[in-house]
Amino acid sequence: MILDRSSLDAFNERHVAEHRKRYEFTRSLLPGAEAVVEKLMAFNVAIPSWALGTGGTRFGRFSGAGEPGTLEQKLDDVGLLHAINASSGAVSLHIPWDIPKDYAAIRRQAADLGIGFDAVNSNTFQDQTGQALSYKFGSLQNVNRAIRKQAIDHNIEVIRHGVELGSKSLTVWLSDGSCFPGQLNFRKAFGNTLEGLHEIYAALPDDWKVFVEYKAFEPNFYSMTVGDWGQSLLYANKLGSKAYTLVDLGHHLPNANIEQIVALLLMEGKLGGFHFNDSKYGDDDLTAGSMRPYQLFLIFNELVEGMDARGMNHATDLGWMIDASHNVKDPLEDLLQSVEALMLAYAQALCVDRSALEAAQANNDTVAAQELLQDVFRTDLRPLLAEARLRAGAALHPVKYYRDADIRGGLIRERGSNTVATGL
Ligand SMILES: [Mn+2]
Repeated sequence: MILDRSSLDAFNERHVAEHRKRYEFTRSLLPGAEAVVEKLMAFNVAIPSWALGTGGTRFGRFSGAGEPGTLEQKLDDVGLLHAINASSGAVSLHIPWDIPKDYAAIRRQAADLGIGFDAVNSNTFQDQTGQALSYKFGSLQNVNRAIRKQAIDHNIEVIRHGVELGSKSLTVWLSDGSCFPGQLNFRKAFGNTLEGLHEIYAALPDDWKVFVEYKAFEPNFYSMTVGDWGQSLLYANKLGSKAYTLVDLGHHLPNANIEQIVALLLMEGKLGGFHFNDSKYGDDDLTAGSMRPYQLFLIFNELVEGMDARGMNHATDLGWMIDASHNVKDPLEDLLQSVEALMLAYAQALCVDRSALEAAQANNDTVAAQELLQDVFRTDLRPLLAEARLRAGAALHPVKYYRDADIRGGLIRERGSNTVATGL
């Protein structure tokens, strides 16, 4: 389904007068507003292919209607999102759920929709139909060399698919670990995993990166073999300059100071990218910004400060990806909300008065530092996001437009009511 431009233009026309008022007011408060709008226009967040259908809880799945049943339909959905918000210009694929049958056709379709391919993801946390050996007791960490080899070969196959599509990075998330004390020799598990990652690393093209994603617990509940940012950083440092740590917001122990983790990884030049989501308890996979928007802002505040300190390009030097799954929302509405929350946190971080904050820090003026951050956080910057979208030909209000134009209704008419997307 391709977006009907005339309906989008008509929608914007109905809302543009109100927008102008809000934008002019916001601009009057912020001398740097124009520069922020330009940065927002350059910024994109990659959509994970597995978030386009209704996901599920650990217990069940309640599929929605009009979900994408094929890779082509998933790309169409990302194209729709990008047309609506002009900030979803990439997709992150998952192998084996998204193996292309015709690379050239998929590349053409993506180019027509204006979307690129962000990191490709491997899967050694499930056994696939027909798979020779089981990952029940882990993949790269496994005590059985043949199982480790199978996992290595799979990752190398994922790289090959990515190369064909023009992706430049591989994300490795391992569910490896143990559920009971004594089950695993930690040192041997680390060694096996490192050895496997070395072989995968050796298969990376020169201009590729590998992201080592960590997770504190689940599905293993006693130890995880890549359990936190320290362990991920150990692997990344031992692997070499193409290896980086990937931070998934939902993969920490409760109350972890993620913004501090981000700052230090950036300082070390080892932050590769993000999986954005939100959570209240653990790996809840909720809409970004739905629970802890202030934490999200603080993370972006460190990102902007740390990237600027290293002269990095905000839009292109890190992998910006969403990793979420939804049970009760229309997945496309959820993704529009997530992208909006990320853009807003980014805009807020761009508006922090850096020199005033530095001065407050140098004077141990805790109160002034808090005032500076919270002043930005409590300033409504949504008109800057709307302005960036308007200039890019996208919708002033993404979710409102999505509903107004009955996009889901169109997808259901095209695909039917009983479609189930591959994925989680
Ligand atoms: Mn993730």
